[in-house]
Amino acid sequence: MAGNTTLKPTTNPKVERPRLYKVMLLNDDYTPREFVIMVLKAVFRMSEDTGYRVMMTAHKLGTSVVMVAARDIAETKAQEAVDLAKAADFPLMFTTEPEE
Ligand code: TYC
Repeated sequence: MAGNTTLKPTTNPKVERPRLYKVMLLNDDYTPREFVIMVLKAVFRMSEDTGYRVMMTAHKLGTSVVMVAARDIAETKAQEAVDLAKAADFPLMFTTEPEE
């Protein structure tokens, strides 16, 4: 009916974008710093400088955010990174979790 339209709020859950996921880097006592940086550069396309900073954040605080992306991309990247570590016999761990 013209002039009697009810506008739905834009926060309607049905039209919200899917949540983004964080890829987290976890510290460990065995993986060499240089290997961590190599993985960050190879899988996440980081520069040496950014890779160093992200690696040192995890080294000092226990964990660091590596990237934020759609769930499938975050999970694929985390798996690629863990696979590189496994192939080199290092316990380096990447996890994914939804953003708040
Ligand atoms: N703590 C490791 C070392 O001292 C280096 C390291 C940093 C490993 C960050 C994992 O996510 C990591 N050799």
